[in-house]
Amino acid sequence: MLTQALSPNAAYHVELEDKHGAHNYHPIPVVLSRGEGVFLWDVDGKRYYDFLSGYSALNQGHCHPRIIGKLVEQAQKLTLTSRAFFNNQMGEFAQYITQYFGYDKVLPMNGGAEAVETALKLTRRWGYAKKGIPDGQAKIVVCEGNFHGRTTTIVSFSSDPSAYTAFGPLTPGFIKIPYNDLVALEKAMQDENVAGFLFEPIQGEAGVFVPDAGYLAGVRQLCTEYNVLMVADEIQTGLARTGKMLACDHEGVRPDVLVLGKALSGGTIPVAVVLADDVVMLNIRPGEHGSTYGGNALACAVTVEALQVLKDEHMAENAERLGALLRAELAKLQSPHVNIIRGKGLLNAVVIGHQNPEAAWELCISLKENGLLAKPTHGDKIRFAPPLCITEDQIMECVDIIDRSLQAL
Ligand code: IF1
Repeated sequence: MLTQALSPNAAYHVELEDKHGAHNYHPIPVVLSRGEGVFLWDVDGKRYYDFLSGYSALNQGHCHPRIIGKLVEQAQKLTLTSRAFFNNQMGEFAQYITQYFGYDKVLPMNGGAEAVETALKLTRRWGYAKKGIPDGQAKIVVCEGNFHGRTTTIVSFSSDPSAYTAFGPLTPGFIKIPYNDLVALEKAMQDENVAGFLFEPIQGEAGVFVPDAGYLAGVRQLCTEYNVLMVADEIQTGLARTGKMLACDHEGVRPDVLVLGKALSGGTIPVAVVLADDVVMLNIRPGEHGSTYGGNALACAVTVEALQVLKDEHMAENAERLGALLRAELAKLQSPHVNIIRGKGLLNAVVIGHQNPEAAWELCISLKENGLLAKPTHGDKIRFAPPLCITEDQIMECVDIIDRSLQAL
C-alpha cells in the first residue's frame, strides 16, 4: 500500500489520516512538517521545492516573516468579535483592499467557495433589484470546465461528473457555455433573465487553460452591452500569480464583481472576499448575508500585510519574468513526454504524453524523489506553480530536476 515506500515516521502520519480522516483526497505520499519561502521539508528532514504553492494560496512563500509576524502580533490582541460588534481592524482593512483593487465595497468571507456563493447571491439580487428580472427567474451563465468550489450550488453547474454525481438535487438557474467562446456568450446573454457571467480568467482545474488574446476584453464588452454583471473568479489567478496583480489586468479590464481568496492571507488562514461597487453591493442589507468568521480582526490584519508584501516584493513582475523563463527552459528540454507547456506568469501546466496512463503520477513521484513537489490533475496534466518569491537560479535548478525526472520516465 501507499506507506510501503515511506519511513516509519511518515507512515505513522499517513496511516492515522487514512484511518481517521475522510477519504476525499489522494495525496502524493510525502508528509510535510516545515515550510520556508519556496521550500518544504518532510518529517524526515528532506527538502523539496514546492511547485504547487497550496494551489496558489502561498504566492508570498511559506511562512513569510512579515505575514507570520503580523499574524502573531494580532493573535495576541484580538482574533474575533463576530460582526455583531465592530472591531478595530475591519475598517482599515476595507479601506485598504477597496483602494488596492479600485472598488467601492468589500464583503469578507472565509473559503473561496463561500465567496463565490456570495458573488452568486449578489448577482441574483442585482438582477432582481436593478435589472428588473422577475422574481425567481434569474440565470447566471458559466463555462464548461469551470472550477469554483465544492458547495451544493457550485457543484450544480460543474461539468465534472466527479464533482456533482449523486449530490443532487442540483440548484437550477445556470446556463453552461463553452469557455473561450464569445459567440456562445453573446447568444446566452440574449436571454433577458441573465444577471451575470461567472468565469475564471484562466481555467485552473481544467489544466491551466489560457483563453485566446482578446477574450477578457470581449467578455467585458458583451457584459456592458447586454447589462450583465461580469463576475471574475480570480481566487486562483489573482494576487500576482499570472504576472499581473489580476489576470484581468492582462487585458486592462475591470470586472463588475471580483472574487479573491487563497493568497489573501499568504497561506495562513482562510480569507476570501467579494469586491464590487455600491450599485451591486448595497442591494444586500443587514441580516441578508454574513459569516461568523468573515471580517474577523485576525484575518483583516493578516490580509493587509499579505497584500502589501505582494507589492513591496514586486511579486507580479517576478512571476511574469520567471514564468517566461520556466516555460522557455522546459521547451528546450524537448522531452518526448511533454506534449504541451502552457500558462501565464507562474501559473503553468505541462500535459504529459505517454503510453502509460499513470505517467503523470509516476513523474510526480520521481520529481518528489528528486526534491520537487507537484501534483497531477485529470490524469495527464501537472501544474508547475511555485511561490512567487522563487529566484532565477532556483528556477534553473528546478528545470534540472524536471529534466532528470523526465528522463527516468
Ligand atoms: C481542492 C483545483 C486549484 C478555485 C477557483 C474557487 C475555488 C477554487 C478558481 C474554491 C479552489 C482549489 C481547491 C483545491 C484544489 C483547487 C484547485 F485543482 F481544483 F482547480 F487551485 F487549481 N475558485 N481551488 O481554484 O476555493 O473553497 O477551496 O477556498 O483541494 O479542492 P476554496
